[in-house]
Amino acid sequence: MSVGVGVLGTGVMGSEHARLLSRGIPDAHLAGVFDANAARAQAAAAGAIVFPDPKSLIKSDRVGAVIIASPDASHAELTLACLEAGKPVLCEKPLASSAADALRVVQAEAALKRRLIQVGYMRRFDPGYQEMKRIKDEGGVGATVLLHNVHRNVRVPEWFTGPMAVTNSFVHEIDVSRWLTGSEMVSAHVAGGPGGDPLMITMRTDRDEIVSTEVYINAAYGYHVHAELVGRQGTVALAPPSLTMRNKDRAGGISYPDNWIPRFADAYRRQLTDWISAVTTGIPVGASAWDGYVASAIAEQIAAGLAERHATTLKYPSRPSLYD
Ligand code: ISE
Repeated sequence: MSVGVGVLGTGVMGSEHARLLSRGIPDAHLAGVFDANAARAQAAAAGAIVFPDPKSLIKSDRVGAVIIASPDASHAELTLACLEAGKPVLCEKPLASSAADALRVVQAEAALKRRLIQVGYMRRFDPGYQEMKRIKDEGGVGATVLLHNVHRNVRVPEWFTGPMAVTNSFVHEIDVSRWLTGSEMVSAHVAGGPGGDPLMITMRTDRDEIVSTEVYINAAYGYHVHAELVGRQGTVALAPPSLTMRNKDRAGGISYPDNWIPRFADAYRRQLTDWISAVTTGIPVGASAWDGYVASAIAEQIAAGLAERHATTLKYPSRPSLYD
């Protein structure tokens, strides 16, 4: 039975999800879309229904599951509307534009006593990150002592302010570091370069591991995400992201994409495929609403302390049993 998926928001991410669904995700099809920009919705719909508003898409009998890829500020309310309609939902990161709103969503799902929410931290589905986690979990490099992350964007638009390097970009490293290490982050220290770009964010975990992340949102040369996990007996790192090595004009090397969509194309497709399996089986996969809340809570506390020059002790409530 094919799951009809409705996509809310057909910007960069929503149109990519709609494209993947139209090109073939097993056991799913694009049932319809909504976007405030009607022309953009029509272009992404590819013949599927263009709904007049989000609520009609969420309530439609043609829609068995919902992807939220609308502006961040709408994520919490639209996710709550999906819970109310009993519809499984894949919400693009962040789960909400504030930790308080993300906690409200967690509490609403916990009250349902049913996992319906997956948050779009797609790096958990990237083959390279999955190989790193397999090797680490099998003890292949010994006990973890360090995790180094690098997150470099080519450039960001004018409206992309300093704290967004933490709340919009670094949230990926918060989630993937928790997932890779299986540890919780308990403190953070930030060193900022000129104008706050790049940032060096050093977190410590509840197992006394160190997680360092360089976030450089105007790195210019290419979109480059890297991770290396250091253990007591060895290391495991992501391989260079390029499929080819090119030599020309007495120079050689790999190529870097312009942004995250080509770099994580495989991860987005696998995320959708595994989400649809979860919708069908009822067995959740990927980042939960609790993971989405923790990422937002940590990012918010680090962003609040950006101007400080001391470590921030990270605080959040205990995890509801639904997420055990
Ligand atoms: C963007 O919103 C994403 O989610 C990308 O995955 C990330 O690499 C980028 O820095 C963010 O701005």
